[in-house]
Amino acid sequence: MSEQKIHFYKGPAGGWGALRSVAKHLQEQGIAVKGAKTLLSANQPDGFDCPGCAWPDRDHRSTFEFCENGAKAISAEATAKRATPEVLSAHTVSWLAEQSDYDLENMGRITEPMKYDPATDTYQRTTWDEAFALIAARLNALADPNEALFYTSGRASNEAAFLYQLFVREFGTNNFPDCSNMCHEPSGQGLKPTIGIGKGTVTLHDFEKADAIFVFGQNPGTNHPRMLGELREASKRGCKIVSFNPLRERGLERFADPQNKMEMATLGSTPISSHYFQLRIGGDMAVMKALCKRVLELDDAAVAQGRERVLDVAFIEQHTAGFDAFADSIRAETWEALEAESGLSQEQLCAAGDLYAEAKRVIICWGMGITQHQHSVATIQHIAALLMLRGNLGREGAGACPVRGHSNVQGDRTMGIYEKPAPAFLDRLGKVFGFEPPRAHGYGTVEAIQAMLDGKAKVFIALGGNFASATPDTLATWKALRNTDLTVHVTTKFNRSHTIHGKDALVLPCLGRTEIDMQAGGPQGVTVEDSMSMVHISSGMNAPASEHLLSEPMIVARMAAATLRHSKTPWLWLVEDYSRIRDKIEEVFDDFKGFNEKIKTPGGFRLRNTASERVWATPTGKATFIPYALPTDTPVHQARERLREHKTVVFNLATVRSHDQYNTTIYGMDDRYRGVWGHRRVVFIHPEDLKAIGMKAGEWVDITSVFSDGQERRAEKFVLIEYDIPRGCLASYFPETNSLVPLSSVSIGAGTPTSKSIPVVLTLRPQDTPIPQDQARSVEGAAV
Ligand SMILES: Nc1nc2c(c(=O)[nH]1)N[C@H]1C(S)=C(S)[C@@H](COP(=O)(O)OP(=O)(O)OC[C@H]3O[C@@H](n4cnc5c(=O)[nH]c(N)nc54)[C@H](O)[C@@H]3O)O[C@H]1N2
Ligand SMILES: Nc1nc2c(c(=O)[nH]1)N[C@H]1C(S)=C(S)[C@@H](COP(=O)(O)OP(=O)(O)OC[C@H]3O[C@@H](n4cnc5c(=O)[nH]c(N)nc54)[C@H](O)[C@@H]3O)O[C@H]1N2
Ligand SMILES: [Mo]
Repeated sequence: MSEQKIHFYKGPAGGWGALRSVAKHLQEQGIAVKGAKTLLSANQPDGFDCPGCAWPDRDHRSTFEFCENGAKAISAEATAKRATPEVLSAHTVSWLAEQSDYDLENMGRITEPMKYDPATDTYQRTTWDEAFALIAARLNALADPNEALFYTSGRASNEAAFLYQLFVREFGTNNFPDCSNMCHEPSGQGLKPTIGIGKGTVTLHDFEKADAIFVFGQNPGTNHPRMLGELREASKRGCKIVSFNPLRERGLERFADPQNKMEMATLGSTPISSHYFQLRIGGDMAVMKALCKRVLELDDAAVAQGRERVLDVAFIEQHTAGFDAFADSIRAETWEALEAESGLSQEQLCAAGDLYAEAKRVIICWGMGITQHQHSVATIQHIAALLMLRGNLGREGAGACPVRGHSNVQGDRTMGIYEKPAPAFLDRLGKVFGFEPPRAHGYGTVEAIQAMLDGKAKVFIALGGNFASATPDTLATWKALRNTDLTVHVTTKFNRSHTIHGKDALVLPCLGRTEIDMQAGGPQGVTVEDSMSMVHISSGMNAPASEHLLSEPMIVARMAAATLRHSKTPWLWLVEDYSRIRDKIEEVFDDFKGFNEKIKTPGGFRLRNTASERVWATPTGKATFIPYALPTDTPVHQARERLREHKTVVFNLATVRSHDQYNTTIYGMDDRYRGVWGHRRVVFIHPEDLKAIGMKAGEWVDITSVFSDGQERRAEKFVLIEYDIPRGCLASYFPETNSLVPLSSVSIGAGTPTSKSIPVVLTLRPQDTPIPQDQARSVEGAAV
């Protein structure tokens, strides 16, 4: 574990720091030699898809697209450490539950199926046959198929996901809570009614042509490092990069490309953002409105002076609906209100609007800083509207770019992992497989937790992920999971969720993406879809971590074969050769015509994206403007109002990722670019706010959220760190702070937990000794 300290990070993102960090990580995992070979196969035409993130690969051309966090994700999977039955059953589950997330996963890859033994409170070795028999018995004993929940995390391949959704629908339910419900759900829900497709419209080619790229609520230096390569190239050719983020993120400021020998040799780096706007947490909707307002004002002026229009009038007339009402709603907003909500001045907002209006081709990217708020769907609909005002959709160098998280989260949705499936899809699925799919909508993630709490759901099965840690309202969620009869986790490593179990519990170890998947028909590849709708094949090349591992498609097929007595689907035949699964996928989805042929092309193929062809699959057949008043009554507004008379300072807390984590997988304790070393329990706060509440950097606090349900939710023992963040705003890491978000606080129209805007108060812990800090702030000030 590293030394604990807080100090400036002065270097660029990437560079030597990234290479050093990877070397250290490979060494820790005991895979220095094999690791290097494994890394070289990432994102290669005949290699595997990097499990790190969903950012696309550039034509699979470079020898090795270096990515520090991709390397960490790969080495975490290719680790030499093993959590054998002997290791796991040596400890009680109560003991394991007290270990840190880091220590749990650091036991290494699980090697055999394990079953919980209540008598000894331990996991014990079991056989695959026994495991599938238990699952089948419990599922078939349920009074109603809707009493079972089937979670998916976004690493599952298209083939695994397709079989899983088929199994679950043949079983009789649409209960598909998934990680997307906590992630980009609002992007899908926001874009579908506006542009007719719930996905982004751009490709990497557009990044080469854009005149401006706006980046909202994303930290690519940590979470999508390969995106920095695109931004760097764009920046070099003069494209404006305009970032909106309450925190100063190093990766958005400067980047040294570890693949560029000159930059590495000279310690050079490329500035990334040409403009950086530190808006207030939750201020994005106000910013979108302000940008729209500025465009309308500029257009009014152009009309008055007889100059060229700023609006793309032809696009608006030919392709859109609802412009007039939308324009009225924007004109009705006052600059004062937009300033107050965004935390930016009218001058800054107009400057940003001018940048948008001056650029011929604009891409807007966004991440979790946009989606995890109460009004995220409306905010995303404003992003679409802003693009529509200047025809920045469906043409080269322009478009919408929600940057997905998990490497196949978009593909899983395409395959039907969705609790509200479209009737036409169900019709087709039923026809191809000869059964009547259930029609009623199922539970999403938050609803699934409530169903377990209410005793309406009794079996919980997870294809990957770490449900107990990733979800909100931790205590309620744990109670919910413990309220079930059976929990089943298909997983590579042991994590928190396996310690929060039902009366019976199974932990089923699967192959990872880096590993050879040998079936009766020979070695198999799987397919994934990236953030830009490119589908391609992924083949592992390492020997499996254990001879007992099964692939995810095989686990699903055997679960289905054991459970479904009357199924007409030849489950075990399908998994002998995954091209058979792909043939079935092709039968269900027109967009996959010629699937097995198409994936032979290196880099794969792009799924049809109607909006990028200016075909609008909306009810009106047009891209649609949707007006929405500026929200001024969020839980944060309400808490400030309620607690004003008590003179309590209410902060708005965003939960973010550190540089050394992959969601709930903790790689290490450092957050290099933010200058934090050896800590995870930290709160970033503005120096003036510290003064205002009479506290000092280095002191310890408890965080309590203040929602109107009056229930106390706390997260204890965090150290205060001065940071360049707007006043009234705090940031801290997920999952340590997940306990603060109530199940009831979700985004309207998408149900996503509001993990980026939590009203909280801080209380000092005088009993804990403050830690010294060698600098008052951890990141250097001025914009580049
Ligand atoms: N190494 C690594 N890679 C990952 C992941 C990982 O954990 N580690 N996770 C994967 C997954 S599943 C996902 S979804 C993505 C997540 O990738 P990101 O979307 O980058 O995720 P976060 O770190 O949660 O937050 C992003 C940024 O939002 C900013 N922010 C917070 N509140 C607001 C706000 O109100 N407005 C604006 N404009 N910004 C705000 C934060 O300062 C932060 O810089 O990354 C994927 N890739
Ligand atoms: N407060 C707060 N909460 C959040 C977020 C936030 O920003 N703030 N972000 C949300 C987001 S964007 C997301 S996507 C979710 C993530 O939620 P999940 O997807 O549920 O969580 P992960 O941490 O990605 O899951 C990690 C686990 O996946 C398993 N795993 C790894 N590789 C494989 C594999 O190949 N196969 C299988 N079967 N298992 C594997 C390992 O056991 C590992 O422990 O969390 C959400 N929760
Ligand atoms: Mo995500």
